[in-house]
Amino acid sequence: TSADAFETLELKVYAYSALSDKHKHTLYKRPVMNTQQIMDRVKPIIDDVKTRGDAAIIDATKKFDGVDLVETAHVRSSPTHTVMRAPYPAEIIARVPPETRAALDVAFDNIKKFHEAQVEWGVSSVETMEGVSCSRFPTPITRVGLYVPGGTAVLPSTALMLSTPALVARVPHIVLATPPRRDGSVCPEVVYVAAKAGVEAILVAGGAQAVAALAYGTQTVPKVDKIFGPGNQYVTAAKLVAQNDFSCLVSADLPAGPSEVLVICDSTVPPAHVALDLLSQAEHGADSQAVLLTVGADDAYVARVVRAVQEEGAKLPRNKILRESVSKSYVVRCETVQEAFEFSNGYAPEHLVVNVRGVGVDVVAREVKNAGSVFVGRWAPVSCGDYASGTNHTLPTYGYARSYSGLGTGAFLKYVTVQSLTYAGLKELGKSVIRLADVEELKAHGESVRVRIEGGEYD
Ligand code: HSO
Ligand code: ZN
Repeated sequence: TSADAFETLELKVYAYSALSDKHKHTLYKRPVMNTQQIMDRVKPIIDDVKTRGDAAIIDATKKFDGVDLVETAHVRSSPTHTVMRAPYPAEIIARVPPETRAALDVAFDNIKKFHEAQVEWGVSSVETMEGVSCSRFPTPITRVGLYVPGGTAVLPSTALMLSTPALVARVPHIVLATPPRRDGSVCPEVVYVAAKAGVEAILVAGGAQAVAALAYGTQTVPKVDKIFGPGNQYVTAAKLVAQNDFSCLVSADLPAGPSEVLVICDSTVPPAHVALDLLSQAEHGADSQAVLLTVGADDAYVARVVRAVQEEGAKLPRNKILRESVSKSYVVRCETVQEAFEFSNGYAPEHLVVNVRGVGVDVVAREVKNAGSVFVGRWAPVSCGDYASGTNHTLPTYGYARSYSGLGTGAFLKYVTVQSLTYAGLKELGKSVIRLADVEELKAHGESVRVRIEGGEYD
């Protein structure tokens, strides 16, 4: 049985001190994605949505999701039945059990609090020289599209993680896209979240066709300025295609890939805690990765953790996925926590668990260079951040944590800069401006300053 197979699954174990730089770099690599091949498959879908709009969405949904949107449209508005508009039907929301509602409410409140603290509204100014004032103020993106995947799991938490910051950023038009379930309906928990966060419309479609509809707009889907959210390789590829097409002027958030986690622990941590932190990200998908770094642990402890991964893994329902992802995982035995941080910074994990006695947030802030989100101490499993503590779970994977941050309120805002100078300020700064305009031989640039200074002050 698959449980038996799991119980004999071995994890590769390396010793940090025995790893060459070259070997470390191979370990930092994720399973490869073949983007070109996927691009070639999504382009015709996108072109079809571009030209035929809703009709193309309906055809693609029949073909890829096996759902006839028109036939299954009980509560969606005509003429095309692709879109459900707010206010959402009470009968859908009523299907969310009160306990689930309460849990979503706790998560929403925490995410809202954490994301509100990320933005300072109003104008912030700096006087760079006397009489030269430079300022900046935030302004929301007008229309955003949020992609909530369906696929192997329902993900109302992703709806929360995308729509709450959009709400906090005061985005006036929020559209959410999510693939239909088998019966053509939308997961009621996702509808509940959409209602809570002020999402004005739900596009009942997934894949490249949904991304194309958001990027270009259709008869019923409003075109957006920026697309957010994770998805499979087709969704990611479609976001890249749209982003590179000047005709739709759309941008996208960070590239999202399979979930991953790197756990750093010492031998004071119960093996089951370690095992379940690893397994909880590994259960997301077959190409997810889980890496374990032990600090100062002996053979016996490493063996206990490997055993715990096998035992806990065998008990879990998503056994087939886990077998694949865990077989790509490995353990590196480190002697010191510095070694572990060095390896982790090279790997740049989406989630980093630091469960080592005496290592707190201050040490983490000093040592961690590359990571999406860090979970520190005994009592901070990754699931808390995945669902409800307040941080965002839309994070850079694949090693992109080297250059990207996770999703925050700022991604829904632009910052406009402003300046205002006094006559005296211009007179002083103007000398440098004129000089630099001369160097660049851009005559009008210099003249625009000179003519003002020579003309004298007026109001
Ligand atoms: N760990 C996932 C987010 C998620 N977990 C959704 C549970 N539901 C991405 O980092
Ligand atoms: Zn997760």
